[in-house]
Amino acid sequence: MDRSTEKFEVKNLNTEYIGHSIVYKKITDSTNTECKRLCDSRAEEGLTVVAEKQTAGRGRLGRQWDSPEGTGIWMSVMLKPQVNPERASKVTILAAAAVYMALKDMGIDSGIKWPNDIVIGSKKICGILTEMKCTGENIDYVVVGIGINVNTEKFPEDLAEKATSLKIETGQFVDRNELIGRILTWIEVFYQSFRTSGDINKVIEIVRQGSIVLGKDVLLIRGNEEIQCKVRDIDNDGELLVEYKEDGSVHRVISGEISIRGLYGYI
Ligand code: BT5
Repeated sequence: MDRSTEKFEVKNLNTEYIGHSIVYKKITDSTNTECKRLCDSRAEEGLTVVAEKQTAGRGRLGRQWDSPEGTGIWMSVMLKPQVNPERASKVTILAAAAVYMALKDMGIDSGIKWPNDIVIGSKKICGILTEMKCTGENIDYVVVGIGINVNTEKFPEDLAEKATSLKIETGQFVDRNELIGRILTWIEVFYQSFRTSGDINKVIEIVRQGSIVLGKDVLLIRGNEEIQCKVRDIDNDGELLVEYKEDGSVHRVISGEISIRGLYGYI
């Protein structure tokens, strides 16, 4: 099949509202930024922005997200959960579980690297960035951005060590339209219970099942600080319980500003 004729037409979408309105862009700065612009003009919950290419794709803490044209999924979904703003960060793990399940539906095994990455083997195929706007104790909106390397064949040198794509891993072209539809469908499944009560029990089950960090020795990185520890559990709130190597003490790690890395590489 000639892939240059691939058209944007979401498939396998089975939702009540998520992804019913999709803004499709050939090019944008960042789908998260574009989605936030639309949120500010009172768009409906479930609005989704998809782009073929991002010129200023963003990771966490101001990092860059490489988003070349036509090979990846660069998309953002707008949600308006009626929960305490403190729970908004759970949307990241919710989206990770959705990507993991959508890939499973398509016969692709992946792993969830807490808090916001999906990996295959020892490399990253997907990153998630959740941003929100609040007024006082109320959430105006949460935008969850998902970046997936789908049919990417080659990465820039600085990413080659830690990034991979579905195509590289499976040896096959993967239908982005189908994957988008399946991800949005799983997001809605998990979001239904989260929306008003903040409940993520089902998500946690999936995250425990798919986690690549449970039981592993990892480096916890917070700013310039690096702590060697073992991951003991993912608790019912989706946070990590780790045991410090140094003194055996157990700590609860809240996702926010933390990264984790294997002792000898990315995983
Ligand atoms: C993330 O941040 O992993 C969140 C990435 C979210 C991207 C999506 S795309 C749609 C939406 N619109 C946006 O502007 N963003 C979201 P973090 O954990 O901080 O990881 C960022 C790091 O991943 C970078 O510093 C690179 O080392 C690496 N990286 C950059 N581009 C990559 C890619 N395409 N594949 C794998 N790794 C990448």
